[in-house]
Parts: sequence; structure tokens; C-alpha cells
Amino acid sequence: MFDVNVWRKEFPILSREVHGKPLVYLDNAATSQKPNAVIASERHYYEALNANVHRGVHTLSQEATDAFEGARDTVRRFLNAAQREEIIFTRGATEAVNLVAHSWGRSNLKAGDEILVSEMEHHANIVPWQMLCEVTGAVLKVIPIDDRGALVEGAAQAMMNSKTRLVGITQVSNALGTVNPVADMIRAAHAVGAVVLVDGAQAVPHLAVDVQALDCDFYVFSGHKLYAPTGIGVLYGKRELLEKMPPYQGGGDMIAHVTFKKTTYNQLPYKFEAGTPHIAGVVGLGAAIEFVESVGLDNIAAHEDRLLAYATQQAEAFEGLRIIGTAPGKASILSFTLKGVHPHDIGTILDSAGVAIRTGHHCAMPVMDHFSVMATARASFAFYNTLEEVDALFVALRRVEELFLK
Ligand code: C6P
Repeated sequence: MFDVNVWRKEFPILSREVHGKPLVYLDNAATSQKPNAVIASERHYYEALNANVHRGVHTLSQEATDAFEGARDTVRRFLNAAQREEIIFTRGATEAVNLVAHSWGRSNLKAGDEILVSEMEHHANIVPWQMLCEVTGAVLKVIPIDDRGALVEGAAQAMMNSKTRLVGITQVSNALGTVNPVADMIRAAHAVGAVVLVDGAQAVPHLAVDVQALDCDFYVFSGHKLYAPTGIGVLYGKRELLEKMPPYQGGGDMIAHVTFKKTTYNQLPYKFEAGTPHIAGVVGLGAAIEFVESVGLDNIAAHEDRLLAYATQQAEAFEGLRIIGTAPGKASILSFTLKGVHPHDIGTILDSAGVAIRTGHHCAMPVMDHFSVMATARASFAFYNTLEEVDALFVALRRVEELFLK
């Protein structure tokens, strides 16, 4: 049986107070809190193993390398990638998208080619493609969303044609919570010969991902939303694509042999991992994945669905509150506005009650434009949140109403 109070004890920060009130942390889509297992793994790494990887014959270096490469195996298993060489460590989802745009994009695109992204993308899955279009003359096309915040039915397929070379799509929207039918889109994209990059930054903390079943070409995510440290993320890529792509950055570890005449590159995955990596972060990511697996993604999804349903029910009954993003089957995110109150004021009053949410455009300005709002308030839930914390959110929102609207 899933017992939220048992799991909460694994997160030291959840017992702290903010402004004299118990912390109610509902900003999990921005970054999640870290369990003891992750904190302990980083501590252990620095206390017992710290050394550079892939470089030393001494014991510490070999042990650090084993821990680092062991975490790669854990990520491979977590995503069900076919091979460990398909797992590239990056700083996060953002760097992973930039790597693909730079390396795959510059060597595969030409003027007139088309890249498709959706209107609900995070800037990390828009701007790198815009930059690529500037360099190559490719054209960025936008799959529209409807007023629930779902992709317009059939629009993506209708926009795909022989000029489409890449489709960049988020699996779960950070601003709306919409879960996209990525498997269908991948099938349609492959039918016109396009490759697909799935932005899994908001998906991996909430649902099980199988990159082979999806058949995506690239999949990116950040560790820090998955209870792992900041500054570490993953690019999954199909080996046949990665093999053909040039390196993204040059430096140590990514080379096979260097002379001033000619340099040859290391094999996968190291070809894409120039410089000393975030070793402690990688070790922490491995621990976070094992932790998530011990909670169980089914338990996580079921509990978060309960929280979202309960919060949505209260939101719908709240006069003047407009939910932004009402697509069926949403994941864990409640974005909203309150008539007559700026979202930043909502965030400030909630903070004084110990309730942490995010306010702003959530790095998804096109979504704000679509709904004709400058910003939203966003509560995002993790499996360690409770129904009582949802109540605390709405008690604090009543306080906002009293202060600003009565
Ligand atoms: N969204 C949010 O509060 P990085 O910054 O590289 O770890 O992740 C970027 C990113 C990419 N795609 C999606 C869908 C995301 O949600 C994010 C990060 C955070 O919504 C911070 S802006």
C-alpha cells in the first residue's frame, strides 16, 4: 500500500517551515525536492569516491568510473533503451535539445526543410530550433493547440509532409499539464521520413517511459525534476543516428587521438561528453531513479491523479478562478488565473502562508499568448504532496480573495 506519510519522511526539506508555517511545496514542475537516498549518494560520492572518471588507474578513479557508468546502466534500464551507448549525459533537457539541434540539425537540414513543434512547447524546445532555422534556412512550423490546451486533433498529421525533417514535441506540457499522444505522432512522423525528439522533462517524474516502444529518435529529460540533483540530464538517441552525428563540443574525453593535423573522436557515448562531467550529479541521478522505482511509477501516477482531481474540483468551485489547461488525462499541473489579481500577487500571498507555487509565463510564452494572459499561477504536485496540502493551497487562495477582491 502506498502511504504518502512514509515517503514524506524521506524528504528532509518537507519538515521545514516558511514564515512560521509548515512548508507546502507545490512547485515540483520547476524542480522537485531530494530524498535522503539522493543526498546520501552525493555525500558518499564526495566522502569516499571523489576522483575524475575514465582517466586514472588509481583506485578512486576506477571506483568513481564504476559509479558513473553504473548510473548510465540505470538510466538505460529506466528508459528501456536498447544500449547503454545511447545514453548521453548532459546538463539537462535544455542542453540535450541544443546538442541535437546543433549536431544533428546542422548536418542534416537545408533551406526549405521543415521542423514541426507544438504551440505548447517550453522555450527549450523552441529556441534551439529557431536558432537552427536561422543558420540553415529551414522553416519552423507550429502545431496549434485548442482552448483546452490539447493539440488540435489531426493538425500535426496534416502538417507533416516530405519536407518535414524533425518533429519536436513535449510529452507533458509544463504550463498546462497536457499529456500528448507522442506514440501516434512518432508513427506519423516516421511515415514521412522525419525524426522525432520527445521532450520528457515533465513526463519522466509521472509516467513510465519506454523509448523502444515509443520508437522515438531522441528523448531528453532533466534529473532535477526527477528528484535528482540539478545540473544533470540525459539525451537518449538511437545509436544509428548518434553514430552519424558530429560531436557537439570538443575537449577532453570526447577524443580518440589528437594531433595538430587531425583529431579523431571517441566512441559513443563519450563522443558527446566533452570535459569532466558532473560525476556526483550522475551518481545522484542513478540513486534518484532507483528511489523512484522503489516508490513505483504506478503508485506515483495514481496518487498524483488523486491530488490533481481533488485540486481541480476545488478550483472549479472557486469563483473568478480560470483553469488554464483542461485537456482530458492531464498530469499533475494546475495552472490558473484569478480574476482581478496578478499571478505574482497570488504567489506572494501564498508564500506568506508557506505555500510555494510558481507564477509567470513558465518559459512557455506562446501558451500565455494563446490564452491571452500575461502569466498564470501554477501548482504542480509530486507524490509526496497530500490532500491536506491541497486544502492549504485553497485556504491561502481564500486569503488572496479577501485581500484583493473583497
Ligand atoms: N521547466 C518549469 O518550471 P531544464 O531547465 O533544462 O532543466 O528544463 C527545461 C525544460 C524543458 N522542457 C520542459 C517541458 C520543461 O518543463 C522544462 C523546465 C521548468 O516548468 C523550469 S522553466
